[in-house]
Amino acid sequence: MRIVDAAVVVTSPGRNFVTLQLRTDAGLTGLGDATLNGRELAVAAYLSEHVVPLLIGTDAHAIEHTWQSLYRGAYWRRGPVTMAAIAAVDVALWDIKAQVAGLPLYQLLGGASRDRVATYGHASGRDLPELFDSIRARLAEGYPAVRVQTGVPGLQRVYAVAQPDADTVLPVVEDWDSAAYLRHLPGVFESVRNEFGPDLPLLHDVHHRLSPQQAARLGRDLEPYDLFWLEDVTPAEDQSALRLVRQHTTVPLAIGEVFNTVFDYQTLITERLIDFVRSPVTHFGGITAVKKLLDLAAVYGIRSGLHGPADISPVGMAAAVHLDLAVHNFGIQEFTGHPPAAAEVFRGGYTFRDGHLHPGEAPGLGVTLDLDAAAAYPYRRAYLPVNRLHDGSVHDW
Ligand code: EZ4
Ligand code: CO
Repeated sequence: MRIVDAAVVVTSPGRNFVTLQLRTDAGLTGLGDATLNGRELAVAAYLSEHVVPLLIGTDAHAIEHTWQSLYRGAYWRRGPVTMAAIAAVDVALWDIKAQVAGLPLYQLLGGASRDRVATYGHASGRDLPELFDSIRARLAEGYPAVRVQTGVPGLQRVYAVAQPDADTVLPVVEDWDSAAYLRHLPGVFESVRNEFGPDLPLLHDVHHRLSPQQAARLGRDLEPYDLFWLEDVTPAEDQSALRLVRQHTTVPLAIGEVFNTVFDYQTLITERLIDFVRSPVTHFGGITAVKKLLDLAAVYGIRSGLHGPADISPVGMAAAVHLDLAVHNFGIQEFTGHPPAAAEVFRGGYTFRDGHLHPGEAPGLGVTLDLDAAAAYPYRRAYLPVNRLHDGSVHDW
């Protein structure tokens, strides 16, 4: 079975998504997600200009060989653009192979290890009353675990709390003060624990903003509140930073949503510096690569917590859910859903009920792409926010 055609579809039903659709001489199509938030067209061009010409005529069943050819054969390895493009090809080929087998994709990954996939949702508020309402809303939706993000006194616009202005094209500017945040956050978690009790799994995302010393202090200050995990405490490219954090706190650490190969985790996993790996299928070279990552992590007792924001498309999310159902060392899946219009473009892939996901039993990935609906939502340039300190200098976002 040969690949005969490939289309790169850029669409914006509420937000931008990049999708690769491969077609074979057997008339099958496979889908892969190539969405890189704020840099979407770079991946679209990488695919259409550089990857698609290499794929036409190749064996659609040779997933590992194609992966290695695109990774090693480019000479310029790694990076989010390259690895998102490889991920899209990889997932589309797994989709096709599972359709040929007549099986849902998770069956080709070893079959189901669990009945359903537990998720966590996002709660946030500028102050405690708003935050409590947000947590109650997630619990009412059935989420078994909640990520808690809060405003900080003295800061106007904080990650996950500030609402974006309508129709901004240039990046939203948020503000940041690590000292104010470090003083404020432990009290917020104390209040949340007092209000919601000891059983609710709570998570928090630091979004790469602290020095190792600050992160160590925060981890220690949060220990009484028994977090499920503390995410991205330091800038992620600095693997050795987590040695210092780990020496000072037992808080479970999660990292990796911006990583793109297993080498980004080499020190972290082999030295047992983290508890959860966060890489999504979409930015990490696909199912082939994330499965290998999770198998390495399993050797060290480290579990999965794959990135699942709205900028992972329904195609990328479906791939994650198949993997989550199959691997033994699953931890939790982030899930926020997508803008309503996305359901006009992407159909199927998984169901979400009582805070849990299931990929269903349709052969392949289970997602269909409506090209007419996609064309009705043209690409719109969009950026992630940037972060500024009080003196105007740039801080990690
Ligand atoms: O900032 O998906 O854990 N989730 C996150 C997300 C990321 C965005 C980046 O595109 O950190 O909110
Ligand atoms: Co995060």
